[in-house]
Amino acid sequence: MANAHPHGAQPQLRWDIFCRVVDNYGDIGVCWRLAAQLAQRGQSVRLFADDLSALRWMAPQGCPGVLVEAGLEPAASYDAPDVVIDAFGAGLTLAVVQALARRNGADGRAVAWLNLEYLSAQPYAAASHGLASPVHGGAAAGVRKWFFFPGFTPDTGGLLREPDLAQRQARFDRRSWLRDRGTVYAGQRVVSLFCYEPAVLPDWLLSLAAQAAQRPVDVLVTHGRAAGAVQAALAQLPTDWNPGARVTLRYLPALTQPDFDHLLWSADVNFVRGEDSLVRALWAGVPFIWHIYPQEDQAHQAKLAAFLDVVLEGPTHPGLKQYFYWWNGAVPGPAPQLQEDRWQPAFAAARARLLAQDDLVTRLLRFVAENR
Ligand code: TRH
Repeated sequence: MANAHPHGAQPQLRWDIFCRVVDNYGDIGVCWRLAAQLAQRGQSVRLFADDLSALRWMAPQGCPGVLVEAGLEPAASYDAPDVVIDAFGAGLTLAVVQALARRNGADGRAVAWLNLEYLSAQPYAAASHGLASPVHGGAAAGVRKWFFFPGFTPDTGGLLREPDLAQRQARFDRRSWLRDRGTVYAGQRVVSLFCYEPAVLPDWLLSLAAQAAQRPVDVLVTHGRAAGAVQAALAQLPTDWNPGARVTLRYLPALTQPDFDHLLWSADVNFVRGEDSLVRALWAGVPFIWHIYPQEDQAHQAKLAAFLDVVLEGPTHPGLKQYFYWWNGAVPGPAPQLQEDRWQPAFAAARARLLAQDDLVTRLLRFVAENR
């Protein structure tokens, strides 16, 4: 039976999120954010994941209202919730599906089963968002299932954004955050780096060194693959690649998700990757370059082009989109100039457009209320 929400806004429902970690941090990163944001709006959430290791550093503080469970196969006593989210095709086990079917309609309300999909600006996201996914008999017979596509436009599922984000940003002190991480801010260019292994990374470091003749550069390198990629790039460069040591490379430890935001708010330009950090970079409002998750069939290039068309719409500085394509290996040639001051208006406009839309959890709660 659904209880009244303590704050009176939304009925309190029970939610289970199932997350299979393919690789990297995005799957669990998004699922954690979703779980926490639902709980912060009075929902009761269990997060089932096959690999919880990244949560230890991403969210060591946990979140009231979120119960984390190891593995995708719940205990035999599993009691199906009101809403199940199958994140990024994790796949529900037979036992979960059977429990959903048993629970379905038991209190006069249907169980909702949502397939949460990956974020894309491509037209298929809006075209498929909210469509019912047919269940033809079997263990799940009678259970209603839908596709939920995050996205950048009002006709999609939107983007994750916690309600207190603007207040947190307004309170943030860049200098003291950088100082606490060993960087004295004295007007140097601050660049954050979260990427896979861009083939152009050696050229990029050389171009930073060339630009550093005017203004020194601190590169804050995130832990994991980005740090490994920088080490590999350095091994390809001559020892004198960084004249006067005007580029400083600082290797960061793994940051909590709130601290990862602080990193993005501290930089003059951010290099982000995957999907969740892309969204965080948009909210940061600081110019960024995106390293898209590479797919074998090059499908990511169409996804990148759609993102640039939809999110950085309208006329932008000519070097901006070129930089995105260059960083992702889609165009050859020497490193373009980083010109974040000229790029800033495009990011400010994108942020304002996106902030004017409801966030993903608001749309999800509405969708479930309308469809159960
Ligand atoms: O880690 P990612 O490359 O994840 C990717 C994408 O989600 C991709 O779509 C998916 O198919 C693939 O994994 C399997 O990038 P993403 O999505 O930006 O997720 C990173 C998360 O890690 C994000 O929640 C921010 C968080 N993070 C921290 O909290 N602290 C840190 O120090 C760092 C580096 C990241």
